[in-house]
Amino acid sequence: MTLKYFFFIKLLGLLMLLLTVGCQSKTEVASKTAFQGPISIGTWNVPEATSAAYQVLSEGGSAIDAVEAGCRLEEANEQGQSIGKGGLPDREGQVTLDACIMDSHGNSGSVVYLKNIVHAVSVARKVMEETPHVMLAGAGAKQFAIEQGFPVEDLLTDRSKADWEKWKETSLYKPIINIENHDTIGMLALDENGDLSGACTTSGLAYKMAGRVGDSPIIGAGLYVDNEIGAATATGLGEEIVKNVGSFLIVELMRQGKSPQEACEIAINRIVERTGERSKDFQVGFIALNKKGEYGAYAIHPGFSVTKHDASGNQNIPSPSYNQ
Ligand code: SD4
Repeated sequence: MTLKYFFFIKLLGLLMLLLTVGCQSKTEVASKTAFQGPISIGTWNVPEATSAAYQVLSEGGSAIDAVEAGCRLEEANEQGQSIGKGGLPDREGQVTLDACIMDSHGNSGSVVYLKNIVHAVSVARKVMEETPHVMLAGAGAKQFAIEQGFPVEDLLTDRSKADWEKWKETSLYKPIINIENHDTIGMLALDENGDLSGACTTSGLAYKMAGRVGDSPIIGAGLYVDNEIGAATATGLGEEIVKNVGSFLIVELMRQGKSPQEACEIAINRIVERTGERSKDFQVGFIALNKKGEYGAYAIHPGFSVTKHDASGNQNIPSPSYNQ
């Protein structure tokens, strides 16, 4: 190699380096200017939850505090029969809760098959923050919650008990699209600093087998957050969401350049393709949010919706769906 050629190669390398650095900062500026302020979104029609979350965000609070606040509100609501207190029980009459939470640093916490504690999402957060583990189950999760000062309560309300007793007359187990479990909540938020977090909490499918755990507490299935890219959460028939690792799939699709809407659609299409005719009988819905605050929602069947609270207000928006 001649000296001239050597210098030429060096110069070329230097130029390429400068160009890359230039491009990187351009992209950064582009995404920063596109950021339009804090936003909270939730599965289904949950204006109180998105409002509680947005309140935290608008006071400069963090995305993790926002999603926890929103989920807690629904957990305490006895009228909601798919979350926390008042949740419909399993076949044995036991209310068992699943929840998880993920912060902007990639930390996560989860509880499965938790009994007698209303705020499963907060127990999940404690697992994330106070233990070396990600997931606690059943008796261990309850023991941990008690140690952390959570009150023990009977979660089976008179209304849910009466519904269960009526169900026992036939014991027919068939999740009904959009009717049963229509208010399991998954929440995503982007805060003033541009950081993302998410949470998901549920009492799972009504009249499930004792011991059954769905997608909601499974990181990657019911919820996934990658602070560099975006976040996604799910609702519907957990078994199908778990089998397709739905929320992780959506975040990975956003990483490849898809918008939140496109990513939700691809994930739903995949579930429909894999289950064929069976998909006529169950519902799955996803919502997603990216770093710019763009969001998406898509479901197999009509009836699903997303609630969004940002600077423009609090709004419940019907989700488009694969079937019309
Ligand atoms: C579950 N995905 O346990 C939950 C139920 C749900 O709207 O989201 N229903 O499978």
